[in-house]
Amino acid sequence: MEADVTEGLDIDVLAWGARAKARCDALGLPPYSEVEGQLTRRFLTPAHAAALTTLSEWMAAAGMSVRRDAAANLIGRYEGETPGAKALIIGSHIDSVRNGGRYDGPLGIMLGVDVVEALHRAGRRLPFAIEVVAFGDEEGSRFPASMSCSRAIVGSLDPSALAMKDADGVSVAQALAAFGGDPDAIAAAARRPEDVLAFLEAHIEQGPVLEAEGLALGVVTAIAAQKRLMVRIEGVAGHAGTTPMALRNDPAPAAAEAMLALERICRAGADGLVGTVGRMTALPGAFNVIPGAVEFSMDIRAETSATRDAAVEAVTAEIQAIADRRGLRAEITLMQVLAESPCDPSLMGLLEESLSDLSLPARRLPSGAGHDAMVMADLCPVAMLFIRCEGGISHNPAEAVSEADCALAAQAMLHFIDKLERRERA
Ligand code: HGY
Ligand code: MN
Ligand code: MN
Repeated sequence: MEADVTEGLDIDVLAWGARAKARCDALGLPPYSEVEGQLTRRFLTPAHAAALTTLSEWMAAAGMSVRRDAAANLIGRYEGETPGAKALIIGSHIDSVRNGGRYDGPLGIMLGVDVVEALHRAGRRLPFAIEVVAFGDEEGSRFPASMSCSRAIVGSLDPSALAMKDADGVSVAQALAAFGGDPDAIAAAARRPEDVLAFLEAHIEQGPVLEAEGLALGVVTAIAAQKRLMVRIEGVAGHAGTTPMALRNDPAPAAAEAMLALERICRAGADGLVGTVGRMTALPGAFNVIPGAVEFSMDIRAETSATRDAAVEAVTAEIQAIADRRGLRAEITLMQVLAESPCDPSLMGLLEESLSDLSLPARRLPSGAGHDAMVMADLCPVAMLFIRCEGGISHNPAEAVSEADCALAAQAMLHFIDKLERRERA
């Protein structure tokens, strides 16, 4: 077993894990949440701005220089032995889903700040820099698409994404400019491959596997492919009291049939196939009006794009058939495509060695959840460290992690950095 890399570092590791957790908790309340009594922190809101202000202070106290790029990414940099060295980027997202959990995203950022602070306090410099990044839009909880911040860093952000509007009709570009970003300079946020060594994201598992097997940490093998679609079924609005059932062109029961079809097709699938309707709206949305239209979202994922696409095709055909049979019009719009993303085998190996240094089994597992790492994989080799979360619950205020698991994750990350240093000096 390697010497414990935390020896000689003036940190009380358990207290350390407690601090990372406590910082996520601190950011779970206003002004870092848009809503009293829950955590909702959407991209480019005042809650997002408040979180970046506090994160900047924590990054600076950890010995980092701090900047924001044109896409509103917050980037702390701990310089290497030689200024301008390639960077190991450690990060995750600071935005949340509506009424979400406190650790989905922020924990990976806090742990990055912790490991840099440990190195800084020990005066250790590496043959590479370390950058800690807080991505602002991984969830896509404000605008229809997501991952715009990591896409900006990778240089793959489609300009059309800047025109996407939120429920109030505000575009990404308008919100970004108001936030202090620069929609016209997004291209400047892109990093050159030669400046980036690797990307490491520590993240809660958001599933039940680690807890069920009594494991604190896991090594991610790949991230599932996903597609986001909006379905609109149009009928004829009418009076709820005077229109006989047989004379209705009501899109609501058609939408219900379509959602059942999505469930049936995904239940019958393999390869981790899942389908979710997270948002549904009847328009105009009055008790006494037969809806003129119904809109609902579909999030369809699988371990491979092929399985994902076969399911999307089957559901699309069924929705069309339902609409035709009922004399309605169906329109399905593709909002986002994310290909499955494998983690880098050699970095996975370093993570596994790090876990065994801590006498922990090196459990490999796929991620059904999407992460910025799947976008960063277009820029550099990526690795993900999963952290057990209680009951596998996530995207829910009941999301919880233990201080001990946070401390173990930080130690594993330090061991990982140690091994990366040895590899870079070889
Ligand atoms: O949707 C996801 O998988 C991630 O939590 N954004
Ligand atoms: Mn997340
Ligand atoms: Mn999430």
